[in-house]
Amino acid sequence: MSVRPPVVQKRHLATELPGPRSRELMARKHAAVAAGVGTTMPVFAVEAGGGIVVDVDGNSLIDLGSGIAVTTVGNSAPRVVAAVQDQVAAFTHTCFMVTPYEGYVAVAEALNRLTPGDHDKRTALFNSGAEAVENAVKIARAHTKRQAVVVFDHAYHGRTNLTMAMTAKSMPYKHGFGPFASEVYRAPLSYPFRDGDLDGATAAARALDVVEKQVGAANLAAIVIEPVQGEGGFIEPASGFLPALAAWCRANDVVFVADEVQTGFARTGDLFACDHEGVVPDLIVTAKGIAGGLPLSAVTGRAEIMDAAHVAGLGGTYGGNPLACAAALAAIETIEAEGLVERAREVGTLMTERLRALQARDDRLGDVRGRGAMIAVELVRPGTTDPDPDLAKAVASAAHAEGVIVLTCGTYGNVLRFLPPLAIGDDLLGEGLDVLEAAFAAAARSEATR
Ligand code: PLZ
Repeated sequence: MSVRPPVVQKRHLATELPGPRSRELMARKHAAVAAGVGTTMPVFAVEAGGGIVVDVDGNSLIDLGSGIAVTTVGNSAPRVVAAVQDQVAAFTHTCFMVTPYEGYVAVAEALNRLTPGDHDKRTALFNSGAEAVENAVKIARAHTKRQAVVVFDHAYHGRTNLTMAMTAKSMPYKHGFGPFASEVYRAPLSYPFRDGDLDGATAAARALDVVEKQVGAANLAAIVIEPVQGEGGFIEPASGFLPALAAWCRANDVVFVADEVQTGFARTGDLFACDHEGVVPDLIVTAKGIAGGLPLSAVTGRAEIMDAAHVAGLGGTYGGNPLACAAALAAIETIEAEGLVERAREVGTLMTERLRALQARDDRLGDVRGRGAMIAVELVRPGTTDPDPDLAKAVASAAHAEGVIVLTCGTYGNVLRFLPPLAIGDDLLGEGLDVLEAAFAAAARSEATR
């Protein structure tokens, strides 16, 4: 088995970014890859680990993105590498629907054990977050024998046809790609920064009024919500919002589905974001952080709901692939053995303190929010809540040029989000925030000279 030396945990710029080899590869990408597949940064990776991504020109970048909240346990985390190497040498695929294997069952058992609630649970495995969201809807429909699905403003649930309908934002996710699936309805969210600090119970009543008047509980199979919205801007609903929705679902026999694709597996400083308020979803959708970078997703939930779909009604060629299952078991073991839930909280405290200090001096930082290693700043025109997407773009590009990977998000494109791997050290995290601070200062200077 190949053993590579660990990736040196130091930011290092060997060339300007992008360097010459990345520029060559980008030219090949333009000639070979469909234009619709964009990239955040124009540099090509060759290796990664801890808090560092190394590019083809020998530049070492600080990773504050984790490949969009995936490599929570770190890139090529040692347990994941060992487990996948073992599995890849044993067998790569048989298809669980043809000749099953233990890894799939073990992942199902782990998810049944770890997800919120101590009721009897079942799990089904898939490949991507979107595919799992679609299956959660299929299962909820089979169980309730109803069709409608309620989602929220600013929601992101994927790029497949049903999940495009469930996703709120048109550009870039839906524009020109319709027609979309029917029976998907949108309710207002709790968005404390933008709804005048409406309390959670009142915001839930406002949403449920829309649901009752425009859909009707008798037609509704499921309410699907991200407990902290991801692509929509790391929006944390006011406390009480999620519990009120869950209680209403219980009272109306509607399946309450938590989409924890981005928030799951220690990311928010709880194993699952629902744990924060003790919300127990009927179904929980997981992906991303579940398998340390290998493609895997899951729907886990109440046995009587999960078992409503007829035998052979759920599946897919690759769902719960043996390599992905081996990786998931190793990722879960890593989270537990290395205390990564606790580490996410430390990372959250470190980032939040720094960003709040910056906010106190710079009123373009309208809101600092999030939990654990899922923190964001929403950028506004000073003294208002008017979104400033240009500033978000300018700060992100300046950070990129200095070798720090940061992502933007939000319906208005004005949110900088931070999703560091939990394998990052405090030093690198602090240095990443230094670079960011300098990027804000530089953006101020260029504005002054406009
Ligand atoms: N649900 C809450 O965050 C994926 C999307 C990146 P897939 N988010 C990153 C992009 O631009 O495509 C996501 C999510 C939530 C579902 C999904 C979909 O997960 O694995 O990308 O299908």
